[in-house]
Amino acid sequence: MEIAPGVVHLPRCLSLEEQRILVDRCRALVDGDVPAYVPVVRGGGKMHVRMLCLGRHWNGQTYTYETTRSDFDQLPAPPLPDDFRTLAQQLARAAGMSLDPDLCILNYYDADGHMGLHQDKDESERSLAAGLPVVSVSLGDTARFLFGGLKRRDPVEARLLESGDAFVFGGPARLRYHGVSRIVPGSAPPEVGLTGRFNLTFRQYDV
Ligand SMILES: O=C(O)CCC(=O)C(=O)O
Repeated sequence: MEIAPGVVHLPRCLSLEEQRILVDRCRALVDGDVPAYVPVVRGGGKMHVRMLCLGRHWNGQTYTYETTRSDFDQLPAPPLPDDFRTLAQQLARAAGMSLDPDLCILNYYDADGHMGLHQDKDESERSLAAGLPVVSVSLGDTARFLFGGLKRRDPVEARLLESGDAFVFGGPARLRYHGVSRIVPGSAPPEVGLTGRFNLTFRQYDV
């Protein structure tokens, strides 16, 4: 479903079984040897998610990507699993776009989790200029997702992202502001076995 140029929402494109398997993988990753953590961003504010970057680490102090978590514990970013990469490629294709991701930001939201309006603009200039999309996959509790324009003050549309949904934005929409105002606690399908929400955003650092 194209909702605007370069913006495609694919509701429930993952089966419950696919969601359950992905949730188990995400849970093992965020509680693994290189665990998810709460980033402190420039200015000293704590984010309201637990974050784990795969493939490349996003440094919340410098807003750049790096191989080790120099803003936190110096551990190397775990690799992006091949099947995650394949899934994102397929979802981009289903949305009529093309992506060969080399990184994923995996966020866990508890009932109080949220994320302020921001642009995803820390990938390379070439990747942004090419409009290579961000592929977002939602699992677990529903999120009230905010999607704005290219300027922070542009009007913002609220859209519910449910478990198993993909949301893809690229081309002219690649730098549109977005965020999550709140989570709907207890809304996850029981079959996926998750309290809270995982969100995976796949990106391609360079062309
Ligand atoms: O959780 C979401 O749906 C959005 C996540 C996001 O905006 C990000 O990781 O940059």
